[in-house]
Amino acid sequence: MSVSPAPAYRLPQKRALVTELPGPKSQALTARRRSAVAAGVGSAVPVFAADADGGVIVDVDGNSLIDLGSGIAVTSVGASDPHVVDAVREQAGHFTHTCFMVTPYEGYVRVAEELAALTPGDHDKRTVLFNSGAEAVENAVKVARLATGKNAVVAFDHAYHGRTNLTMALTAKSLPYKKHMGPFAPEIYRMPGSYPFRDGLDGVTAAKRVISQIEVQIGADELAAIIIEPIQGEGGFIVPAKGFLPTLVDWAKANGVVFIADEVQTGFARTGQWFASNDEEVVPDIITMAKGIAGGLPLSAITGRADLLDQVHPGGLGGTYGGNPIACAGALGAIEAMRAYDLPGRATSIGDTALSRLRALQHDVSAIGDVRGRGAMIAVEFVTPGTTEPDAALAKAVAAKALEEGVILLTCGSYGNVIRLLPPLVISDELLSDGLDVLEAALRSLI
Ligand code: PLZ
Repeated sequence: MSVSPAPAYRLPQKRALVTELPGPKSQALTARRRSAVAAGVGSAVPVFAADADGGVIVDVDGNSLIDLGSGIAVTSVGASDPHVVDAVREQAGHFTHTCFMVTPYEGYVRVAEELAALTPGDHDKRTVLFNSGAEAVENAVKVARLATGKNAVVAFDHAYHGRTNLTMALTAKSLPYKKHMGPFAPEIYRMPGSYPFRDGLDGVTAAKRVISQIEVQIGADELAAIIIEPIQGEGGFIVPAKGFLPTLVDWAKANGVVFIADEVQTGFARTGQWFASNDEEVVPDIITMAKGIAGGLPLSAITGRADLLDQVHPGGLGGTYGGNPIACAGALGAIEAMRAYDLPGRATSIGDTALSRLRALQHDVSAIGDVRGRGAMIAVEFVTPGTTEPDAALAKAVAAKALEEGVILLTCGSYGNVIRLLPPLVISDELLSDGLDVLEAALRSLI
């Protein structure tokens, strides 16, 4: 079943290559980029975008590529959905900025009302808007520390929370995110999480391991917050075993520890529900959001318990651009599109299609150690056959081969051995199935 009601695609939804990849125009731009853009900014693919809509990105050479990455889980409603584009045009024609801290506007309040309604839990909530996921995470930690009067924060193995100084400290992986960029923020403690493929633990046991380590190494009376991605993103699309999150939440609530769910990557219909926390009825004290929230406009948010957020003194939270009016218009448009196209339902159906195909492939291909995911957040983890030894070279080669055929596939994982599928949720069935065909053929050609 395709998206219903179908979005009005502007560009043909097909894969079509007219040059080798990268084509001559992309190559010329790459050369210019090398002498103008700092080397520290990477790009997953060496093709430059000219247009994008639905499930395709058209490059500057006229190639139409299948997008299975959504600009890292951002363009869930597509990169130019009319709900977003019209709202943004309308807002830009009136005012681009006043600064909510100077002259407030309704769009910000409407986004906050939407987030209170959409996020888990029916308690009284407050919201603050920012620009990036990292900024939301930083502010969630600020609120938790101020509200509890405590300092320590627990983060997990394989965690990714951003690239600013505090969020680098929370992020697990050294290269490329942290190496030689310290010193890092203090009072961050790292705990093992739940990685069923690698630790074999059931969720409750994995959670008890964490709780016991916290009690021994930190003490609940020193711990301000636990921050966790309900499904870990950059770290490898790791879905924790059932029971892990609810057990941690119960302990946090019983011990005056703020439970922060970082739903920057998992939020907004991606996993088949509005938030991944919904899956086990987890109600976070604070939830961080960004990426899919605004159809590509830079916006992030924290929404949380009113009794925590309202403890912060006026002026204690903010930023010049946070909740920019154009970004708010984009968010209201994106949320409308998600409802109109039933994108949570669509994410579930994408997951059903992709997971069943990939699991069938796993029977045939012993280099596939694990296939996992929920909704349209799906991963294939590659290993040396018969072991759990990560095979990063194979993941990289599959992505490179798929690109040659016109499919944008991203890798991830602490060990770099995971291919992740994050298609726009408005991708058509035909395009998704073509993308999966290319992935399968790429893998078969390499083993
Ligand atoms: N929290 C869970 O996934 C961003 C970053 C890719 P920003 N993930 C993609 C890269 O290499 O920079 C992310 C996330 C989770 C926080 C963030 C940070 O969000 O908007 O990139 O700051």
